[in-house]
Amino acid sequence: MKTIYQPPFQEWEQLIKRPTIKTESLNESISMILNQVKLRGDEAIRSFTSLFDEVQLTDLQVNQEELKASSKLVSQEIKQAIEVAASNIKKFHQSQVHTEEVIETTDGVNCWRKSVGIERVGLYIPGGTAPLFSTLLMLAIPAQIAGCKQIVLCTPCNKQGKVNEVVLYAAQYLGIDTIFKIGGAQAIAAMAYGTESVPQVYKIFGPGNQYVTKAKELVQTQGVAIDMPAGPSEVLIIADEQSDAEFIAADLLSQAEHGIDSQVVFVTTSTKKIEEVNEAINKQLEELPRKELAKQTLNNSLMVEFATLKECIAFSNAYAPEHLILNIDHAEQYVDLVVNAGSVFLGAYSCESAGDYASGTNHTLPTNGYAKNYSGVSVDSFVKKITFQQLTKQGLQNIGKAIEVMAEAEQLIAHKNAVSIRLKKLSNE
Ligand code: HSO
Ligand code: ZN
Repeated sequence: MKTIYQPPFQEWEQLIKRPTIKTESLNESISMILNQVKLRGDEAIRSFTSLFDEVQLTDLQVNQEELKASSKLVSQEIKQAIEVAASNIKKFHQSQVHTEEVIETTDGVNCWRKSVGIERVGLYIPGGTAPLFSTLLMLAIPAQIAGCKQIVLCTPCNKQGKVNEVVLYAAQYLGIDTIFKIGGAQAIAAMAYGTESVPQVYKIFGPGNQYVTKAKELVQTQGVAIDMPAGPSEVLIIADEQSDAEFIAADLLSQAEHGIDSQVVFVTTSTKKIEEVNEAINKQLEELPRKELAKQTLNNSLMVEFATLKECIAFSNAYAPEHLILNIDHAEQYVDLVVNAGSVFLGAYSCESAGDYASGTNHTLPTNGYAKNYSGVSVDSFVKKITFQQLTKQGLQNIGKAIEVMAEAEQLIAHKNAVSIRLKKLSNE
């Protein structure tokens, strides 16, 4: 890992840059896929699936037998783990639901706001070597709590036409049965436009490769909402002289194994800790099945030393990491200094894996510096907030004059009349 000692503020901008991913060249090919799906529906989906996933699908949808069979293929241990995780994720996300008060802004003028679930949402769960069924829990549970009426799941199948059994089991466990064996840009297109088999949705969630990401970016310009701009996963760890180097190394590696474009950053006040962490990484790396991936990530990663913890946190705020681990004593005393981060882990025992799987917080978080202006997925991501108001006669009389004056000043006389006409009737009562 590249190591930098006490970089002056002017150098931070360069240091916080993520490795850039060029996706411009994908615009044309992904637009072509989107258009084909829009025009030819299921037929286009079948031909892209045959081309990219090398499987001929008759039914695009996972049927009830396949769904039920998944239960037999998943171990009791995994089932119990899913139960623990789902229960915590439910508890935490349920706490995000509040009924808002009716506010009487002026006598007779009542205003309130209500959250209403987005009626139809689409969840995308990537396939590949390790399909992340945990992401299904992170997306489907808040969607259900939000009251989304229809939840559509797309996930690619293997060459035998089978979807990963744990993904199916998790879906069944949560009561989701509208599942399609579709991956890639064609899955995003199917959910964005709808096809004969796939229902059209209003908002699409979930991670994916560069094709999926580009497809989400393009359908977003056509009126479909998406969860957030995507980028490779990342962690920034802050530690001092007292922190356990083995814990730090393990946490850095847990993020590094996600993929070669992940980034891990270690920020510390201790030169000695840099040496110890490097040593611990080398030791632990050898034991990891995904060590080749992790090694490449470490090559684009960074260790930075600063004189004080305050500077470490200031640097982290500039970087705006998806995950921030404050592996320091009394970490809670520093929380107010943190202004840009997706999710924060406090103290030696709060490892990122806890949040990735089972503590209850959501692991779908802003990357690529978007933690400066985006939040992670929560129940809020699955609702619209509709405002309501109700004015009594007295209420309109109380604010009518202000409305008339403002409307006239904006030269919008029809607006003024909407009030005047009512006030006139009231004065005749
Ligand atoms: N760290 C990933 C989430 C994940 N980790 C899923 C394991 N499974 C992005 O936040
Ligand atoms: Zn992870």
